[in-house]
Amino acid sequence: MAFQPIKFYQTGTFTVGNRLLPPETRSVQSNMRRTNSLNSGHRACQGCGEALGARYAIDAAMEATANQLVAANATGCLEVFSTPYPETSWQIPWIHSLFGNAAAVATGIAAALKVKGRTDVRVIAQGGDGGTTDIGFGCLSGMFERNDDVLYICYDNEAYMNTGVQRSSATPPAARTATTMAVGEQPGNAFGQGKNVPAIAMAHGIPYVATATVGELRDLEYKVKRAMTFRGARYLHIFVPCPLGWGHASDASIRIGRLVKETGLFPVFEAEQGEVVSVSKIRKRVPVEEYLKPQRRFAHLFSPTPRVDVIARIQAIADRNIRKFGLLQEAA
Ligand SMILES: Cc1ncc(C[n+]2csc(CCOP(=O)(O)OP(=O)(O)O)c2C)c(N)n1
Ligand code: SF4
Repeated sequence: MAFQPIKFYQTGTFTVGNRLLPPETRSVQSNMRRTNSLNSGHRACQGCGEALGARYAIDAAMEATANQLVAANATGCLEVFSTPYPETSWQIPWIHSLFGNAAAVATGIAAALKVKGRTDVRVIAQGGDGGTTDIGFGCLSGMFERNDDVLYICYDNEAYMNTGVQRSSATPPAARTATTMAVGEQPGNAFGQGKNVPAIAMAHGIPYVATATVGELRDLEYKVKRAMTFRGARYLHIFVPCPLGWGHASDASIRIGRLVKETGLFPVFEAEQGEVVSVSKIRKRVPVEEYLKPQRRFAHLFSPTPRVDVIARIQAIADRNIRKFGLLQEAA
């Protein structure tokens, strides 16, 4: 038989891959001593990007803080599927806030710890995009403005999933939700609305702002650990596909989390003191159709009449991000 070199794909590719890496570069998740912060047995849907993102993020934060961490959690899927009273999947000190005040509750915890001289204990606030970009936005802006010592993590599944997929100010244009139906001349969510909270966080000039996607889990872990090296207000915005609300296969969450970055629709970057300091370049540019097609929330753009006009407007958003953030690799 002819000699065939064995190909190992685990390193240097899109895969999470750990076993072939030197121990110091392996992911937190590959470590048998990881916290399992969000443990098995919770009730998230199969393939839930939010559950995946939270587990990676909080395990990474636990490692970065030598397990000295408290988390406040806004109402939403993450809280509901993880803590049906009297059960809990959390293996860390964890408190459920109201829907709109996770940032304020976390600020209070940080202030109390400061009074007690416990600067070793760090605080995280977390919530969905509705709890962050809409109802919790005032508390969040206050936390930024006071530069409270809290890392706020937004798990962005682009709608209010826990209550039945209603539009939020993070819902993308043309997406169908329960409140932006696929009817009329311009079906789905309107263009030209919504909030770019990473940009708004940067405008507060806080020490650290970053975006990440569950399509690149090692990068997500890195950003959490990097955030924990700063004191003061920090913001991490994680793109988390939702099979139920977006209407994609439950095994497609990670692929969709990669595609969104490869289209340019979701720029993955870091910013310090309001200035972008690094961007994750697109590895293989793909047209937005490839990202939109597997999701039933965009099905009305492809049938019965292909809406090339609407898809072109979405492509224009991706192209603008690519220009603005310099997302393409420079030619060698
Ligand atoms: C003041 C208030 N209004 C409404 C609700 C009902 N409610 C609970 S969770 C939720 C939506 C959560 O959406 P999001 O923050 O995007 O998180 P997701 O469930 O998508 O993860 C709503 C409207 C509430 N709990 N409190
Ligand atoms: S509805 Fe979406 S966010 Fe909520 S548990 Fe299911 S997959 Fe996760």
